[in-house]
Amino acid sequence: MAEAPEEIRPPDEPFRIKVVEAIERLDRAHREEALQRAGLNLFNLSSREVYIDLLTDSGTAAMSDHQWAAMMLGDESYAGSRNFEHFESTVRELTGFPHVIPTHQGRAAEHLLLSLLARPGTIVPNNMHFDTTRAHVLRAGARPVNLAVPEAYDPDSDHPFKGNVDLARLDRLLREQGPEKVPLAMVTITNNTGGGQPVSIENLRAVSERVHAAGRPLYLDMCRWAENAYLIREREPGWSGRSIREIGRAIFDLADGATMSAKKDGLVNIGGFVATRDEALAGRLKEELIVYEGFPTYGGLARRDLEAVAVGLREGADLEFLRYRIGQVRYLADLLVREGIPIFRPVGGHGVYLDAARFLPHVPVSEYPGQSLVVELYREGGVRTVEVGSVMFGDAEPEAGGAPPLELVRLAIPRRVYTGAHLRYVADTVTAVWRRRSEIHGVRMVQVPPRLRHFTARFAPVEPPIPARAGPGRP
Ligand code: PM9
Repeated sequence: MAEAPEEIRPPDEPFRIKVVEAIERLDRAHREEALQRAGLNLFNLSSREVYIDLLTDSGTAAMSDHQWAAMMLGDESYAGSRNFEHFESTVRELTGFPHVIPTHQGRAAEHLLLSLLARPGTIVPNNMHFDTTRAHVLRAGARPVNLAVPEAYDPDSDHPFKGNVDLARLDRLLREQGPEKVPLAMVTITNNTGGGQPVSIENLRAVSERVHAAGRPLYLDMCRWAENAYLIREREPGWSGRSIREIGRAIFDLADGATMSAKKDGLVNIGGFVATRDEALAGRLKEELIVYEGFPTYGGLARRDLEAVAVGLREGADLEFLRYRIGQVRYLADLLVREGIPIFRPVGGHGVYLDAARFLPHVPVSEYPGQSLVVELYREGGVRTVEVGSVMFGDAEPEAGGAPPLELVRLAIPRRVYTGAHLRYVADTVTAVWRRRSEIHGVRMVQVPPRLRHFTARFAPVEPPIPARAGPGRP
């Protein structure tokens, strides 16, 4: 007797639902209209036109009752707010970094840090720069260099830590350029651009030793530090029984500071910070903060937002929450893999990344297979996703990593927002597109912005080649 296929089950939710938000479903004709108006760029859609929004896991989390209650404790004093004290002590306790500077989101933290440390003609290494980090390095006149291990560029490799830094390349860079040309090194945990892949403590320790031996500081991009810690707990020998916060401290002890968008593992809709051990730098960061963001005890946020961050940072490090959160990502991935749909492996922390190059092998890179797939997923089921490939990174200088960008489509899962049934709908949508993949054509970029082009570029369909007409001598 044939064995029944194993059931793929969503993870059990460690919460129940107290407030709901209605979402609309447009029919296919209206979705088509919306696509044309948006210039085939889903950043231009109204959220009313989207059924399931997997554009980003950033700032899209559902806050908990404790976070909403914390918002009511807002002490909106311009200076010396109690909420700042709670926020600061929470970040200090989690990271051990003594100086904590609030910002309205991650890129503001990057702006402050990189405008002070990166100078024209210098180089900033990272495992892989996220797009905003890269933009701030370039804006400071420096060159972003990606040094992820070669496995990071292989969608099929099951390397457990594809976010790791290639130590031989880091050694070479420090030796050939000299430390004076490298004002700081960064490592992004998890590596968002490369599939949400974690970095191991062993690798971080080796990076820290090298960067410090060169007399340079190491800064982490810690947006998804708790997910990274969860994956370390699962995969890295010696860490299996440890708490997320213990693993976090082991990570942060290796670094001099960090930038954070709290919109990810901080479980809030807005907020971020830059933190450092360097007192002199902290003073300069605060001066810049006052010019660009606000007074150092609010940094461009309402004080109630800081209170929500303080609560969210702790909730985001809860093991049961992370088991469910990463379980959701794996549930969606398992449904897709069962259909034979090519995804980037292993499944990372915050989303499933479709391997668009293998999904649409007949669409050349010059016709943006990732963007074409993003458009089809919306057309099919009103699911909004984002391209992480040659649109987002195709204008990167070749030296920014050596390898061409991966051609991925990210299905980012917002935290605590969608149910197992929503994810099943997404899997059905992707499967329907997969089954008609041979009919899908590429797109061309008809409006090309100078930087961060995926946000505002516009596209047009590449017309399918006209089939040869039957005529004399032809069948
Ligand atoms: N990441 C994301 O969707 C939001 C912007 S693109 C739609 O993944 C890293 C690793 C990020 C990141 C944002 C930022 C910037 C820095 N580093 O968006 O400015 O993934 O808070 O953070 C997005 P902010």
